[in-house]
Amino acid sequence: MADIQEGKYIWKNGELIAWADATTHVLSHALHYGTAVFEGVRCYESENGSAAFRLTDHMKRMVRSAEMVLMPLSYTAEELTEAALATIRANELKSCYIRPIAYRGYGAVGVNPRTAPIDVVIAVWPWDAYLGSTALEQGIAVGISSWRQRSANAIPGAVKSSASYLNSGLANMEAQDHGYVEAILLNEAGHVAEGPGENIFVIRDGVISTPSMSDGCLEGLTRNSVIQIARDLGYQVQERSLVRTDLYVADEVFFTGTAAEITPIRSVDNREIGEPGPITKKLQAKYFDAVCDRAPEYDGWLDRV
Ligand code: PPE
Repeated sequence: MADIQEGKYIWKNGELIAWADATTHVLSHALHYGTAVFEGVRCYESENGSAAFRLTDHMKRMVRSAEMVLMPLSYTAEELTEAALATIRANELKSCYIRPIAYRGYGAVGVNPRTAPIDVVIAVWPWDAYLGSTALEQGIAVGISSWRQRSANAIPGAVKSSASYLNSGLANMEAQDHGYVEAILLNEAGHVAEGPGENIFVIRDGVISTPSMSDGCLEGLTRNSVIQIARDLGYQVQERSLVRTDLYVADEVFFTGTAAEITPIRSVDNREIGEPGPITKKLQAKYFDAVCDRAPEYDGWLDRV
C-alpha cells in the first residue's frame, strides 16, 4: 500500500550489499510456493536518537515462524537484531520500516522445499501511515470480508508466512472495491480473527476485548504492547472470541499493527462506531510515547540504533 523509497544498502546472508544488487532468481522457491517468513518493524526517531520498537521480539518471532515451517535459519534472533541495526545505520535513516525476510531461494522445484537454500534479507525504507494520512486521527471505515481467514490447520495465522498474504490481499482488495479502507476477516467458525495486516480490539462499557490467538490471528507485538499498556493504565483486557455484532455494538474499535500502529475504526459495514473514542486516544498517546522513547517504563521495548 506504499511505493518503496529506495535506499543504499540491503543486508543479505550476512553482508550489506548495494540496494540494486539485492535480487533473486525468478525460479526461487518462495516465488512459486510462498515459502517465506518475514517481519515488519518500525524504527522511530526521538530526542534521544533512533530506536527500533521491539526489534529483538520481532526477530524472535521470525525465528519461531521459520522453525514452525521447518526452515532452519543460520542466524539467531540476536544476530538478526544486530544486522537490522547495522542496516539502518548504513542507510543513514532516522526513522524507517524494517523488513526482514527469510525465504527458500534458487535451487529446487516442486512443493518440497528442503533442497532449496534459505536466504535471509533485511531491507529498510521510510514508510508513512499505513492506512492513509488521516487514519490515525480520524479513524477509518472497514468492512467484514467475504473471504474467510485461512484456518490454523491450513496456513496457520501464528506463522507470519508470505503464503498467508494471498488471503490478506484478497480481503483488502475486496474491502477497497466496496469503498472501505480495510477489511476484517472472520474465521471459518464466524469468529472475528483480525485485519489483513492488523489485530483488532473492541471496547464496550470500559472493557477492552481482543480475539484470542486460537481464533487464528497473528501474535501481534503491537497487540501485546497495547494489552500491557491498557492493563498498566488500569483497564480490564479480555482475550476472547468475538462475533461480528460485537463490532457493531462496540463503543470503540481499533486496529493495531507495526505498520498500522493504533488506527481507530469509525464504522464497520457502514454501522457507525463514531469518532476515535477516549480510551482509544489514551492508548494511542501512550503507545506513541513508548515508541518515541518518551515512556521510561517501556524502555525495555526499544532497541537503540
Ligand atoms: N495480523 C497480521 C495479519 C499482520 O500482518 C500484522 C502485521 C499484525 C496482525 C500485527 O502484528 P504486529 O506488527 O506484530 O503488531 N503486519 C505487518 C505487515 C503489513 C504489510 O502490509 O506488509 C506490519 O504491520 O508490519
